[in-house]
Amino acid sequence: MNKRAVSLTFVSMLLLLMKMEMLFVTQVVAEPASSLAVIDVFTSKGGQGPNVPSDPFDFCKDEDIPLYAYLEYNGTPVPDEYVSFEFRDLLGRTVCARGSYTNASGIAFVLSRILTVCGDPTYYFGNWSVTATAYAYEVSDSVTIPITAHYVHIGVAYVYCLAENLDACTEAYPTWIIDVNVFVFYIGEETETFNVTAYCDNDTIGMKTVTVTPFVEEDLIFNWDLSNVCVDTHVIWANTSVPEPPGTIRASYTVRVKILGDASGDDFVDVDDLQIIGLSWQKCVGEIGYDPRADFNFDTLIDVDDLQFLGWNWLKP
Ligand SMILES: [Ca+2]
Ligand SMILES: [Ca+2]
Repeated sequence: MNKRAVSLTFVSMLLLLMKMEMLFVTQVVAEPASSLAVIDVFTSKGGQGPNVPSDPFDFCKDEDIPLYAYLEYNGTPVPDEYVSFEFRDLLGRTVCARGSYTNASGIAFVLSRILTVCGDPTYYFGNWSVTATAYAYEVSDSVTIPITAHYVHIGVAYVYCLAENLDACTEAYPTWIIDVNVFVFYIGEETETFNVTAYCDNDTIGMKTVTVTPFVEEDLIFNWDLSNVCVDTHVIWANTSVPEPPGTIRASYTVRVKILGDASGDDFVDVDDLQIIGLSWQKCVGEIGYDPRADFNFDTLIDVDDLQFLGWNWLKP
């Protein structure tokens, strides 16, 4: 036997030994039946494959979260098998568990939604997860579901009269044009642009487009012309073109619009009002004694023009 023949025989024997060992290993470490089973949980926005995350759902849109779990055994879909879906919050706590049976295609389905159970909206924003388990087959899979933050807190902070150094205004006249200060506070991941509309009851005061940075309060000023506003008490409020989550506290502001001449606010124009004009006579805004209640024509001075308004409505309720 030459050297080459010896070498070939050696290689052949080695290969034979390796084959035998593989056979032996396969026979000794037989796979348990369950490992032939595979489950894959995913949402309508992805997550297919073992432990692959889904695309985000927007909590503020109250979106339903469709959950699917595909179960197969030895490459074949398993029908009529119970699958449990366990929902965990961003702290890893199980918040609910539901289940359903797989259909003919091996897919179990439940429709879920994150319920508002906590007063703090920021609690909901982050990575939630769902684990689907087919206990009979001892298999499970998880999907991460990011819940995105688009939370807006909006309200009317102040209504200003005449000049900024005056106190916030709770009473006004139909001759006035005043400023409505609306604040917008946004909790989100990125800068966002949307519309903010201020209202007097159901009538629009104005609309502005605002670009907000998360966690930075924006203040918007709306000029409010009261010439078409009736004598009554009105609620000033605002909303945004982006959804607000359930439970949002909307701060509003109440302004009473009075008849011209009724400085005292008793719904009657008489000598009491004349007295208020007298005490504030010839005073300008900023001067001691200036009383905005007597400035009926809204020119920052109490004078004969204001007296004229009082005269026109004298003894009127
Ligand atoms: Ca009065
Ligand atoms: Ca005046």
